[in-house]
Amino acid sequence: MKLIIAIVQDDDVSELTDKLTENKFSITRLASTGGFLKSGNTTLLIGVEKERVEKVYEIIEKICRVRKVTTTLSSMTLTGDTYVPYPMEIKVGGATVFTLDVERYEQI
Ligand code: 2BA
Repeated sequence: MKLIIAIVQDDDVSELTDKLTENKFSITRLASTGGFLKSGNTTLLIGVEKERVEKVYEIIEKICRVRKVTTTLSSMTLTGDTYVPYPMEIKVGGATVFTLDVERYEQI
């Protein structure tokens, strides 16, 4: 048994959970927040037999897209007394996925 933890963008979640459910995967959906952008994303917990892990990856890869986001960072001026905001474009996604071994799984 494996536990897949997938951090995905909110825009992809609906299609992704529909497709995973259609393929008989059980999912728990958690609202989460990225540390860098400090904006919302979604974390999915998916408990799965190890033979089906690749199928989950296949579905995630098909649905989760890379998007460009413009964020504002601050840098200090040469005199060191003022922070000047400047825009920065970054790529977010498709998805950040961890796969962990599950020591014990019970539904009590
Ligand atoms: P955030 O932390 O809000 O990061 C959003 C995007 O900002 C990242 O996209 C990456 O392109 C960029 N980024 C993150 N930290 C950065 C830094 N220190 N300097 C410059 N750019 C930075 P993704 O890599 O696709 O990550 C999307 C979200 O997945 C992250 O949102 C975070 O919630 C999660 N995540 C990514 N890597 C993780 C990890 N190693 N552990 C836990 N969560 C992770």
